[in-house]
Amino acid sequence: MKIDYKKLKECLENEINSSNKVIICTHKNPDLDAIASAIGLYSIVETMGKDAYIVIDYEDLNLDVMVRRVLEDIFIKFNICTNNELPPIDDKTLFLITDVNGQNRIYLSTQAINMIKNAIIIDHHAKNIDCIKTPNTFISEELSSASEAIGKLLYMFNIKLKDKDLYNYILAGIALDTNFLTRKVNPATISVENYLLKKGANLNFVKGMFNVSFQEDRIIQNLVDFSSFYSLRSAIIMNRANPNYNYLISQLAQAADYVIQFVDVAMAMGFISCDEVYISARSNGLINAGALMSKLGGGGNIESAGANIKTTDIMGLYDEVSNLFKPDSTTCYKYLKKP
Ligand SMILES: [Mn+2]
Repeated sequence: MKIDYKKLKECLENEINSSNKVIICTHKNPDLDAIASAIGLYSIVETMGKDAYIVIDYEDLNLDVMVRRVLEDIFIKFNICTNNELPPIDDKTLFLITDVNGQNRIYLSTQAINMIKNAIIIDHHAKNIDCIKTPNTFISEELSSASEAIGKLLYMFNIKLKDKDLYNYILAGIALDTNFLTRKVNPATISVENYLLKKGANLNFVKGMFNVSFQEDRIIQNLVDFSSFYSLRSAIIMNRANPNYNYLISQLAQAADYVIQFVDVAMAMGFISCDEVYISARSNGLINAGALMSKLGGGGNIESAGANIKTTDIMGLYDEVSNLFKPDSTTCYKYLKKP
């Protein structure tokens, strides 16, 4: 189902106007879509004359390098706080939750979550069973990214952002979740892109934001070199020479994003801590990556999904995943997307 933007705009106007302050939260380990959509929401709240706060664990050294660059830029222009620096929460505090909906994935302490009285959720991930309880949920899996929804709202509210780079960040949020405007792009995505470009965003600048350092690029491409190709044009990408190497989720995602150009489904896996393996799955739309990852306890949508698995036995997990794709296995056909 599509997002009802008229309803969303009304809901934001009513809830922001009757609030005393607005706390904007997104998922743990935020990516560009998370932070860019939070920046857009902040600007809407600020224009309506209310105090806004973005909750981000900015002290976390494992933060994605692109997110860190954006944070450095916006830190003095926005109220950014960690869980420990939250302003007092009362019955008139509004929470805007973007790019996430499950209590476990949100970067907010349990204590704070329990104090939520008013919340609006804007998200493009499937609704979790532990979704924050609020009547105001605007969740659509058809949406490319949270940033697309926020870009549309900026247009509807006629908001002027503080500087041109902020439009670039919103476009970068969309670019991240669409593998640079190719995956899950629909006419509505292009309208938002068009609006952002008119406001001064620049695709070349956005592309530059994704140019990671040479070392970072080597880490991703070295991982890509380990791609094993299976039936049904699938690939599993794992560093078999050094399986214990710890990756960032964003590095696994970028490896899968690279390999998906050549196959129907690509899965990059690696340790993200000493006893946690992450699998980042990408599909060209022929295979349901979300269904595939839910088989391993994860989730996502048809084209983009992931699973977080508590294990120290990555080789065992590799076998389990590759068994789904053995030439004599028909298991993977179950995940073919039904027309
Ligand atoms: Mn997102």
